[in-house]
Amino acid sequence: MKLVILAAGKGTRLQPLTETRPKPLLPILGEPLLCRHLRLFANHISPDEVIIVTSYMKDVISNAITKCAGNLNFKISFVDQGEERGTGDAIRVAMEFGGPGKYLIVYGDLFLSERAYDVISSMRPYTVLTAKAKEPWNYGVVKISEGKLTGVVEKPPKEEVKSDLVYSGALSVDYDFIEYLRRIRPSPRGEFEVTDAINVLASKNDVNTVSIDVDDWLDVGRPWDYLLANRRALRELKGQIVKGEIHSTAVIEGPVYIGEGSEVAPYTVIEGPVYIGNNVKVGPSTHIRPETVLLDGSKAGYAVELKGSVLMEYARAPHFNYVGDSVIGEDVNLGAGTITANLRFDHNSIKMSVKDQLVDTGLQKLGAIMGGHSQTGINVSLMPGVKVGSYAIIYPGCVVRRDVKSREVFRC
Ligand code: TTP
Repeated sequence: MKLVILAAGKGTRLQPLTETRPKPLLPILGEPLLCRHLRLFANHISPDEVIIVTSYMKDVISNAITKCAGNLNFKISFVDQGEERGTGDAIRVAMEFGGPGKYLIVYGDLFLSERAYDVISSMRPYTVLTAKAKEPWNYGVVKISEGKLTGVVEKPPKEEVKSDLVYSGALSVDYDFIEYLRRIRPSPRGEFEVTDAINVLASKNDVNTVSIDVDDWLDVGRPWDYLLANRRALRELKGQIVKGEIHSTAVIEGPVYIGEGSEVAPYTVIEGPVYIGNNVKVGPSTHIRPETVLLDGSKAGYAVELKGSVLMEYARAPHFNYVGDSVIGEDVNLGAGTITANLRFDHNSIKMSVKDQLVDTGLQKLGAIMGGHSQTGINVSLMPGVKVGSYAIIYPGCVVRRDVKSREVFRC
């Protein structure tokens, strides 16, 4: 069996986080999504070959995988899709490269539970993975009769959705499937969709379905999904693993991981679940609240409060900052007193722009999403759901109520 992982998308919905790194390498508790995929698949299957389809930032992906999958004993090949013309096109490219055999095909941007890997690894041709989704209209909604798939409707209008069961990004096929992929034509959104090929397949063959729970899978498609994936991973933390230095006056509660070379300075309180990578500096007198992730080299300095947030590699919240339910990209520097607001006065759910459309996140608490290498001056306030592009600069004292573009200099 050949394992195909699709990793060629641009991840535009996840901007600004995907402006400076490809979506499949977004770190979950410091581990790139694709590396997690390979590590957990290795517990269940021994494929003859792993084929990773790449395009956007392909060299960055292959370098990262070579580092993290070195000891997994997988034969890994990278195939360049060229233009990202859709999931159906990506799978066709992989199968043309891999040749005859059985295929297990999985999307590279899924965050899955151990149980999901168990289920996917047991799939045999022809089988499609399904799961319940909270917003089924954003996915391919499946129709099933007597356990067999009868069709998939890609992103149907919300009012027409009758089932919350969706195609969830994994399928097992024989090499014959390539003929179905060769015949599909671009969909109304201009992509070769694998679901079109699945529909033709289901009209001619028995296609089985297996289902996993809503909590067993997460499509890391939008910025708040990235926060949720980290939160789910934090729930897997058990006990306290401390490799760094903790001052005797610091208080550490609940499940916590603190990596090598990290320092927790006096009078700091850390309430797990919290993940702190290597060489991170925390405190003095700082409060790290639950569901927070500080990646390697980051800093939460004096009198800082962090909650439900991810500080990526070398991000710095050095003095008097509050960061709640936010993602602070790599190498970001927050000026002293920079604050993220994460709750509206009216307690309504927070909206965020995704591909230039304002989307209701359904979340009451959501802060800011800051792209890598951006900076704020002192006393900047970021309103709920604001996105700041990579390398942007925000002048001191500004209240930011709209998205800031990549490399924009925001003055107020
Ligand atoms: P999507 O999430 O549908 O597409 P995307 O990754 O480009 O993201 P966005 O819509 O935000 O721009 O893709 C699902 C999976 O398929 C994901 O793992 C990337 C992969 N993919 C390819 O490999 N090639 C492609 O041409 C496309 C569109 C996606």
